[in-house]
Amino acid sequence: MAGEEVPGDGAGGRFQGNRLGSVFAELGGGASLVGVRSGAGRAIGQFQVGTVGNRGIDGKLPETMTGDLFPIANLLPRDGEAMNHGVVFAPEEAEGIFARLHREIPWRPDIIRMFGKIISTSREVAWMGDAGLDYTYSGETKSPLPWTDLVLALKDEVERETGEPFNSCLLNLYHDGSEGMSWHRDNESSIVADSMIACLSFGAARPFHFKHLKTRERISTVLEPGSLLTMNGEIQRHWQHALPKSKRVSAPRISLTFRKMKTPDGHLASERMPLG
Ligand SMILES: O=C(O)CCC(=O)C(=O)O
Repeated sequence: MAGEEVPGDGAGGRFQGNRLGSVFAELGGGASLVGVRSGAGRAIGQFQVGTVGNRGIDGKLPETMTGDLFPIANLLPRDGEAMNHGVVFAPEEAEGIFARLHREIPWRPDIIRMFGKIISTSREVAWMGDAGLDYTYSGETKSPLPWTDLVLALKDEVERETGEPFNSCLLNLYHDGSEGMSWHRDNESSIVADSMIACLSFGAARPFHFKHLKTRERISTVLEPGSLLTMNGEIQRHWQHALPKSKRVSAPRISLTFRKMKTPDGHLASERMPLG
């Protein structure tokens, strides 16, 4: 995640940049474009187009224009936000992160209560976060593991990408497409209401679905390895989401869903019913 020079072609001109720093492209005719780069070399943030160093005939520097270089659209038509930020870690880096997470995390089956029975899922999980941030869902309470260096570094990267702070993370390991997560909302009262949930994906690409509770509209996206998806605003009040099982997927996938939990004096309750 350190800065590295990335040469490339700009729109008809020279283009160079630093992964975490600025991007500068000479577009010809003295025009320039300045942006901010992200992990996989995708430019995000603001750009400026103007003529650097050249003054107009009146001797004044010309106006610059600013805007989003590659705006990320909301996937949902109403009632909340879901943004697929695309790939934010380059493939080689994403593979290395997957291998480390697979090796370093103390994965355990998820224990959930369904229809009065206690079920141990084949999908494995880890709950990590600041001390004291217990998470109760599906009738079971989990106390957080301390942050590992890697997950903390990923949290920093997600916070930089989104501009939002997170205090906890639910990690999921799906061994193959026979494991998924059925329709649910992340709307437990232990989560700060309407706060952003940011999901990083590594390993196999998997489809991800949203379903509106009233209109029954369905929206789908694909979570590619090294990609970031954010859910924000009223989404958890109006939309369910699911990671469907798939016979076509034979490789494992790891997701990290960074969350903002209420601090321990907040009220805890459970309403979620994930399936392994
Ligand atoms: O693994 C995923 O991407 C989905 C996880 C999820 O839906 C959740 O943790 O609420």
